[in-house]
Amino acid sequence: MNRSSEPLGAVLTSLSLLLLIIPWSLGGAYTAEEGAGDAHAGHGGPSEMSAGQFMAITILFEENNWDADAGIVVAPDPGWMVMGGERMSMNPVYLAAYQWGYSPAEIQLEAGVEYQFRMMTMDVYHGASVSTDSGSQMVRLIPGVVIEQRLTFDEPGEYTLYCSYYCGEQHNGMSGKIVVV
Ligand SMILES: [Cu+2]
Repeated sequence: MNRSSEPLGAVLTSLSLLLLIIPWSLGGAYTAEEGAGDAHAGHGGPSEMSAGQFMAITILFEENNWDADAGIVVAPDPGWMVMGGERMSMNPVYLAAYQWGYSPAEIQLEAGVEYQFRMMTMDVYHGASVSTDSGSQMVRLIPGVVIEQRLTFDEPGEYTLYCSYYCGEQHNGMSGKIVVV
């Protein structure tokens, strides 16, 4: 996001929180905490990150957590800490969306562990949604905004991450995989 668009960014961030908190708090096979969608708009907040910066961090995240034996990116221990009265994960999960896929394309999580997801679209509007036996959870990714979401999958299994916001000709094939062990 360039500097002149910061006020717009703040508005989009507030809007994204409203859009996110409701669908992600509906429960299901995993739980999302209300108010966990901290897409900060203030100085130094992650929403000031450019798509290029976010992608660079995501590539580092993938390289640092690639398990060659398992052939998949394995999310690290989330390392929850309390700082300034706020619970924060020292090792968030980075997920970039683009036309037409996700990076990492597959990620392994541990059942029952709460993870802090940090997500951003690299181009146009996308969704990052997951269906489970007990329903769908949807997130909308807005250009220029880092979306934070806490997720806990209770049941082991393979979950398809899919785009729930029409994003062009290959939208229907845009998917990723979350493997919960
Ligand atoms: Cu998409």
